[in-house]
Amino acid sequence: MGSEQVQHVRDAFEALYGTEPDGVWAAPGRVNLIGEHTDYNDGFVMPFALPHTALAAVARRADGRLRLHSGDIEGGVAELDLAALAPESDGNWTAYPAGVVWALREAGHPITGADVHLTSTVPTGAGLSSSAALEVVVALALNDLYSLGLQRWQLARLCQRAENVYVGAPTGIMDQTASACCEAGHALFLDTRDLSQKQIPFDLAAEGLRLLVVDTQVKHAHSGGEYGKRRAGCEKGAALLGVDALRDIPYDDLDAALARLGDEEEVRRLVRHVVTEDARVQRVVSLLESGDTRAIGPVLTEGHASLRDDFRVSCPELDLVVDTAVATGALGARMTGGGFGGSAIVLAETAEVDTLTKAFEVAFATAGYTAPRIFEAVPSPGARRVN
Ligand code: GAF
Repeated sequence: MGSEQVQHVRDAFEALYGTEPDGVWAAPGRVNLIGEHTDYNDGFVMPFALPHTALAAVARRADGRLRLHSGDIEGGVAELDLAALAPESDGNWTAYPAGVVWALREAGHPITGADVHLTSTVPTGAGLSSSAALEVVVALALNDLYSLGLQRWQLARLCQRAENVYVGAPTGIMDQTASACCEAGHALFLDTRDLSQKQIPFDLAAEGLRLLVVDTQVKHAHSGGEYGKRRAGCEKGAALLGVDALRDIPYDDLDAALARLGDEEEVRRLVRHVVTEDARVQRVVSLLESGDTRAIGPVLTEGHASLRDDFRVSCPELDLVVDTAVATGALGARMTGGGFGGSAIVLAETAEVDTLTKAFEVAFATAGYTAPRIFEAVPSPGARRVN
């Protein structure tokens, strides 16, 4: 985090509110390496933090008012009354920070108000957790300013509640935990059932490798029905199979479980994805732990096929990235995040990056698609106070 950026956010706060902020906090977006649509099935995920972050300059207030401003979106300062915050009452970006304040107060934490100025470099609608970054940066700031003493995983849970109940998007816990808990140079192996964590060293550059993010620029939306339908289908599968969550179906019992689903073809496909995806996360963890980083490539590509064919959350642009990557010699590629647009990740030898970048540009131009945004993802720090 450059000191210039931090100063810029402080200056903007002062210009808006006429006083200095009490501090500045940062929270990153994420890429998910493997483990997609497993988090609301109590399964495994493996995200890492991006260098792209949300920044918040924040000051306490004592009068029950919440003032919110974004440096990225037109519209001035939103002024809210804490006592009037209500779930699903706000369809704007302000629902994310306001939802966090609502969730904290609902959990009994004595928040009496705040002035907030936010800005973010996390691309929006790109499957890179721009909303979780906004939630976590505000949660961390209030945790510090009000000396709440909450741990990172507790902040993540409150942010998820803000998103599920206040915003009204039925997401899992991965994105908020990634933003709150990731560490530089590591991927986070997270068990979403109990939030137990293991930081797995993930220094690709040292091995002559790169991980590219290819943002297709196709916008996705989580509160839209498709994500919720997948989640409901998974819950139906768990109920039909008599387990609390699909995570409870062991990989070795998958065929028997699928057979028990009878003519529920749609549910069968969802179950197959979730159970095989949990197994893929565990394979990737053991490959990384044994130093065999290149061997994770085919596991990523296999994960994409499962999301495309069984879970059905890909789109032609994401498939084009993956097909082009594999045809051009990448080690592996997959969509990342919720899908229906957004970004794909591509694991490649450093020497292949230029060739791959050109291949994506040509493939998109030939297909008549908007040019993708391509950048390298370096595992970066999680949320923190920066001033
Ligand atoms: C989105 C959700 F917010 C996450 O909780 C997760 O379900 C992901 O889609 C799919 O793995 O990012």
